[in-house]
Amino acid sequence: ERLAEDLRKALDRGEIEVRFQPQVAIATNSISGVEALARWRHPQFGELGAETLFAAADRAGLGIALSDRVQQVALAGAAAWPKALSKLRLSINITAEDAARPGFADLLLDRIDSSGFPRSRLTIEITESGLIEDLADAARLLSELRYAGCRVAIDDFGTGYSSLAYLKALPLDYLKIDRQLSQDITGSTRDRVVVRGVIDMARSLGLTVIAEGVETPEQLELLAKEGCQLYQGFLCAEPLETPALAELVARHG
Ligand code: G
Ligand code: G
Ligand code: NA
Ligand code: MN
Repeated sequence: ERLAEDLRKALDRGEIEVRFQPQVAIATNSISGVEALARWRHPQFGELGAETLFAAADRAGLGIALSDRVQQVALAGAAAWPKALSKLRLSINITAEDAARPGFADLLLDRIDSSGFPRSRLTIEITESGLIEDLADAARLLSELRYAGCRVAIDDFGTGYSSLAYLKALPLDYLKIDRQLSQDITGSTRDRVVVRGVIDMARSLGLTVIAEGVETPEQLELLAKEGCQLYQGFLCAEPLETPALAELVARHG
């Protein structure tokens, strides 16, 4: 298949890039961190996002290779940030497939340390892509990462695979409300009650709640009222390259 073949070459040539999307503390309207998101400028198909990339990678048996590369590029990029960004947290993604690899905690910690980016400013997001088959193994991995000084987030909560079983079993610092759920909050009372329940449950467990995919002031206002502490979404910014991020942080605070 064409895309999978091209992706193999792109990996060989080091063409996989990341963009950084701001995460905003709602109470102060300040940018406290960013999530690194994979991008590839395909010569014909244009800019491809993580979803398309990982789907192609999985078909080509390159899921782990792509995930490894994106983590490396994200860490190297953030380690080279200008001083004005030196207070920001960085979130990187790991997949269920990563979590199932024996020795992955040590591998990832080595990767982090050799990048020079401090563990204390790093959050590891475990994404929906793929079912976590062994929750006890995943829990052990996340514990090791937290013990080593990183924080841990469950991504895409409320749709896909991220479920109550994950919330019960995994040691976590952050819960990220899936974009669909964030956006539905302005729809019906019913949608709002569901989001309220998720936020209450997360906060009762001591987690910090991040809403993803926030696009309008109305969505933000309702999420804030329900107790959501951080947001990510086009209302603040799309995923950005470092120079644009630095400019935004200078303007926005
Ligand atoms: O960037 P885009 O909107 O296409 O991202 C789609 C999905 O891919 C998101 O759910 C995101 O969490 C996931 N994703 C983004 N970057 C990475 C990555 O580096 N590794 C993995 N495994 N998933 C990622
Ligand atoms: O949930 P996940 O991590 O898969 O989502 C990240 C993807 O969503 C990124 O590819 C990013 O470009 C996209 N994204 C980020 N903010 C918004 C937003 O406010 N609205 C929409 N529709 N997509 C967004
Ligand atoms: Na994510
Ligand atoms: Mn997500």
